Parts: sequence; C-alpha cells; structure tokens
Amino acid sequence: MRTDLWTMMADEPTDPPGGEGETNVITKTKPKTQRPPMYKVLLLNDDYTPMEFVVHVLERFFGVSHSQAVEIMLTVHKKGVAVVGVFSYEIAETKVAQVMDFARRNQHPLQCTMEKED
Ligand code: TYC
Repeated sequence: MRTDLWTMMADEPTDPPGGEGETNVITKTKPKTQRPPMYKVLLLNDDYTPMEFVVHVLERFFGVSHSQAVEIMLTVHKKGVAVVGVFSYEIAETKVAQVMDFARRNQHPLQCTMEKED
C-alpha cells in the first residue's frame, strides 16, 4: 500500500481499496480482421482452341469487354498463360468448372486452372 504523497501522484494507477495490491495492466491488442484467401484463375495456351472461342469464353464467364477479351487471349497465346481474374475459392472453382465444361462440350482442349494467391 502506497501512502506518501509523491508516490500517490505518480502516473501509475493506484490499486483499488481492499484489493490484493495488484495493478491491472491493460494491453492494447489490434483487432485482426480475417480476409479470406483469394485464388487466381489462369487460362492456358494450346495449339488447337480457336482464338474466337477463347475470346467468347472470356466475355461470357469473366464479364470482360470484347477488346479486353482479345487482349487477354493474345497474352495467353504469346506467353502461354495469363491470370484472368482473382476470386474467392468458391467463385474461382465455379469459373474453372464452367470454362472446362464449356470447352469439353465444344471439343476444344482449352485448359483453365486456379492457384492460391500468396
Ligand atoms: N494458341 C491458340 C491458337 O493459335 C489460341 C489460344 C489462345 C488457345 C488462348 C488457348 O487459352 C488460349 N489457335
């Protein structure tokens, strides 16, 4: 128990009366907001899928304009692969399934995959 004036005036908290002489320490913790992991959807090049088909896929399943679709398709054609969008796991999974199913039904070997973002 502190009794002298200078000690009482120090900027430490005083113990509540009747306590066991403990001092409460308030630790500030930063609230951590959890954001879900995101997944890149990748389109892969091949030698057989027609360019117009890939452009159509990009417009239809990724909601890009015709000129953006041509640009992305040409990037894949030249570089071998391109990220066509970043989505939550479930959305990415759905996009991949939609593209793969549409390509298969049209007998094109177009490949679409997903990859976790770092
Ligand atoms: N390389 C194909 C061709 O020359 C076109 C193509 C582009 C195929 C993009 C797949 O993801 C792809 N017909």
